[in-house]
Amino acid sequence: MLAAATVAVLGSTVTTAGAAPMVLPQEAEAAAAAPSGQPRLVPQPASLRTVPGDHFTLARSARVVVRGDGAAKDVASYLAGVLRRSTGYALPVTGRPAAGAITLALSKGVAGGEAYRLNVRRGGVELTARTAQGLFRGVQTLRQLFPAKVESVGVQSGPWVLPGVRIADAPRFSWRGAHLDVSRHFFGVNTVKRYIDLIALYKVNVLHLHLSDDQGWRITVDSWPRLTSVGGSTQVGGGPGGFYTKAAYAELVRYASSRFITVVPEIDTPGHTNAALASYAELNCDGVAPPLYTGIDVGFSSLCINKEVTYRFLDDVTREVAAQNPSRFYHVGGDEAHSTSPEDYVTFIDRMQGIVDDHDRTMMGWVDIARGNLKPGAIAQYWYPDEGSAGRTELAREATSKGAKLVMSPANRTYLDMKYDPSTPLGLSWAGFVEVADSYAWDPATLVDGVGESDVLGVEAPLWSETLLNIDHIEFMAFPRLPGIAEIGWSPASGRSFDEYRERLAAQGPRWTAMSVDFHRSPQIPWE
Ligand code: IFG
Repeated sequence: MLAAATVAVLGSTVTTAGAAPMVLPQEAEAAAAAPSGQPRLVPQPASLRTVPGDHFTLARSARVVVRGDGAAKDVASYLAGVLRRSTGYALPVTGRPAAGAITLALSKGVAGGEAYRLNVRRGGVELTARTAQGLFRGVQTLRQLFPAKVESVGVQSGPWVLPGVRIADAPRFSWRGAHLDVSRHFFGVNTVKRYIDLIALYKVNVLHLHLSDDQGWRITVDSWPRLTSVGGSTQVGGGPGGFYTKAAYAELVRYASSRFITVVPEIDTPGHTNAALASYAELNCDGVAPPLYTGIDVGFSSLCINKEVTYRFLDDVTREVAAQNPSRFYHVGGDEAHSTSPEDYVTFIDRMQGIVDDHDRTMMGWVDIARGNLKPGAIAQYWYPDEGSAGRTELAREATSKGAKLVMSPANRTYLDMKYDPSTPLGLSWAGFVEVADSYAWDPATLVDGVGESDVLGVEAPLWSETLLNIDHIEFMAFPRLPGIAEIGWSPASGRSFDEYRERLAAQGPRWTAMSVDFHRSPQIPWE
């Protein structure tokens, strides 16, 4: 006996082998199971109104209509690709209006680079934005209005019914980042592409790649080839490491750009430099190259601040890395320079600021760079805990006092490499245990005394890879915490509560299952 719901579904569109689908009378359509309750979206849109009864059923014959430039057409093709894969529908992309279509349109009537409007009505879906980027952000919301099985790689049975909604949305912060450490353990292009696809689901718009450290140098610099041939030859634990050729790195930047994600490169200096020092003896003050390092200590390395070759090296590296990264932000690291004297550190940051300027980039660094003489417009990334003895909130205030803007990454809130709890097999715990509630219950504009909304560009979730070997490890540590941090970056702060959020987050579980995401089943979330 078919369940009532199934009968209702079958009743809406009856197809026989080979025949064109025969759509039954309107009332049969109405019988299609209408989604119940409030849509559960992450990030929460700025404005969401449901219109019960106005639900839309995607017909097999539906089209994706796009009105706009080539970039808009690319977004339409991206959406069609996602939907074709799981519905099995042809979903042709066309410029000609059609009934029952999903229409993407550029419109000057929408204000903001990432803003969009999304209206789902019985007669069709309309997504409008000023830019293709806005359309892309809206597509992530549209995906979440479909049942979770829309994210499956294989064809699933319908019906594909969307709730009637009126959404007007735009981000609170412009910087919503995910950081990935590819130095401690190297991750190939396909792993990084997978992470790009996953962070794009939550409207993340920056991927900060930590490309060099004590254990590995991962990006090609033709003028200093041993950085990769020697410095890229190992990793934590002694494995083969690896590095991105210029072609591979260009593919990563292209792929991220197709998801409207800006790649920000980090070459960590003056500390965290053993891989470079091991590759070139002349970079060391004593002219002797240390051995490659495969442990997980920090703070033991430093470039030689008073040697001119250091600055020729950095100029060459900055030129070649900047050429591989269209982003105007260049991250110089600056953290844990425990083997650089305080005076030398200031000298170094000042010279590094000049080199970054020479290559037409804006300097970014971990908040420790506040001890240098920053140029207005520099970006300081606050990473220390926001409380307790390890807190260094005075550096955040020092940075803003020098005209820098902040990206907030407090370790006890956003470090995705922190264990969820003592039983977590992966990760570290120096900043404490960080469960989903800890990563959600904070706000970047009120976290640090003396730091307000106007000082903050946004948020970023770092994922350090001392203990991570592959994409499953990355997914396990990033999910379910990353979406909440992305929401803090995108959604209004008003009314935010973990009790409300946890119910909404639970609805992401079946979507991650459909995508084979290896996520942590946090006991704090009422998974379905
Ligand atoms: N601190 C170090 C990272 C990494 C991290 C692991 C920063 C800015 C601890 N620096 O976080 O290199 O080792 O949680």
